[in-house]
Amino acid sequence: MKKHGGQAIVDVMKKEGVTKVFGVPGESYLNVLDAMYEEPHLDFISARQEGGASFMAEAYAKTTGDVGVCTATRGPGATNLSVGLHTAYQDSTPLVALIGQVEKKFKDREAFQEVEFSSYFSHLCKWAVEIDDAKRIPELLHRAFHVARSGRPGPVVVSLPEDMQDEMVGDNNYASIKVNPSRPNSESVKETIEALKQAEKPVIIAGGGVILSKATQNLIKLSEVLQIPVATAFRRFHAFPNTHGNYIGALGLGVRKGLQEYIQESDLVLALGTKFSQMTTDDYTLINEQSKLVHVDISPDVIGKVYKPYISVVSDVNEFLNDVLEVVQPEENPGRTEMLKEANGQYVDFSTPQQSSGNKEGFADMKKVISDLKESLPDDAIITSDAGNFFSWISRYYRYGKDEMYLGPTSGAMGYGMPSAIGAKIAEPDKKVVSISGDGGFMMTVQEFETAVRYNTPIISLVINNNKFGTIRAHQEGKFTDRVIGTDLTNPDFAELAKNFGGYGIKVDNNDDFSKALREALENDKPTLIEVAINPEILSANQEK
Ligand SMILES: Cc1ncc(C[n+]2csc(CCOP(=O)(O)OP(=O)(O)O)c2C)c(N)n1
Repeated sequence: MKKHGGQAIVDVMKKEGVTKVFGVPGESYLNVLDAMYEEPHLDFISARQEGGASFMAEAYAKTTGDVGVCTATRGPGATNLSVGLHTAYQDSTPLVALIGQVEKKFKDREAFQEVEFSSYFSHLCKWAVEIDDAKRIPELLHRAFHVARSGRPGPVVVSLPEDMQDEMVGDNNYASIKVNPSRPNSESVKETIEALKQAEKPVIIAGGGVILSKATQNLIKLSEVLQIPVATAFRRFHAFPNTHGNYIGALGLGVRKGLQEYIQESDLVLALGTKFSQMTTDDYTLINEQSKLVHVDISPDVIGKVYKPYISVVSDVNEFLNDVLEVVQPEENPGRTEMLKEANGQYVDFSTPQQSSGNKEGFADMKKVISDLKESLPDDAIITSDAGNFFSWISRYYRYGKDEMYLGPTSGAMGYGMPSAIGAKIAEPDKKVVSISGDGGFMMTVQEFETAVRYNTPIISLVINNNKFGTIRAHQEGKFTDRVIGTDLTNPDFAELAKNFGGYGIKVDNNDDFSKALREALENDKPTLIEVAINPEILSANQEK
């Protein structure tokens, strides 16, 4: 039976297992929307702005471990969408963005909303392709999904000229492309085991590749068998349970100095699925020239990009660990046990909130907010966050258990927190999902709170309010003291705003009220916003004792 291009596109999505699409509708892809109308197993979640939709799709992908899909219309929609594509690129998240395009017959005249997407997105995506013949939809769109999820995952843009979507085509004889996870060669596994055994002070850095390849269980085994401590890369907290005795902390903003020193003094660093970002490495200073680096990554492009490897292994991280674990035997090593205990003890001290210092009446203490969260949330909660200095308290004090998940933009994109909670909640409706944002970041995608209400998605959004772009204020004060510009904010009454959107809102300015509000929010079946007033003079966790 013949179908139009829009139906052929939805056909491919079904074959790829897509059940949720996040977007803002536009007249340039009415055929795709209409084909989704026909399809009972495919929900279109209509967001209020494409940036929000792209964050929802990106977080949905992180939560499910499969490709997220978002849609937008031509130039204005696509340019709004780009923040989520940049995030998916830096975070290695598989994402397919379907973008309606100017009619083929009008192209290259600067037609209404025309943008040439291949060049516009060339630095934000793994691949950007335009389908100008509906007969090629199965070939190119299945390939787009394959490119998004294979190797180092990332975003792919598929541009869909409006008149192409009207073309009638026959059946789709293509299928989703499946490839085996890539395996290490036996020589590099042997060499790694030898190097790990000989090392006096080895350490493991676990990155996003551990999460993507679902390697956490194997990583726990390896770390236990060989008594090697594990640190996590920037915003990859749940690659290793923070509650495990072999965990020694998170790299990135607000990093514990002792952790950096431990890694600098290690004679062998086993890096698993990390690209050694500027944040993880604290401006590329993390690894000492004398340390031997064993770098395992699914992508050869990542290896040697920042640090020279002693052994390099191109492999799926979980497959690599499977092979290593087949060979290694537990060995007594009192020296390592001792170092591990000490490093874990230092992490536990650092991440245990001390008595408040300098907190004022009329403000909640962030350390206590984080410990309340930890105590109140179930063991399988999902925490999402924005970028901003409030994150320093989460990073330092929240300890993710083995079933918890953290979603945050390694790209540092503000506005991510609340929409990403919507994406996560839609993926995992039975889990509690809490977003944490600053007042600045929350207001960047505030309109998506209405999306949460409309789709009956009961997230809990904490807005940590200091009436400032606090991070930038802190930088200003460090570099240009007493010359404040552009960082003071005024805000709406957030609790009333949430109510106006049709959700529930509470404002708190002390920790007892926060505890109560949180308990109430956890019982609520509506999206709930808790505004937390904090002391504007304390701009980061590490400013306090
Ligand atoms: C989309 C985007 N725009 C600008 C920035 C630069 N930036 C980083 S943090 C920050 C301020 C964050 O303020 P807020 O969300 O209130 O959190 P706070 O730092 O006060 O805790 C800004 C403007 C960014 N990271 N992302």
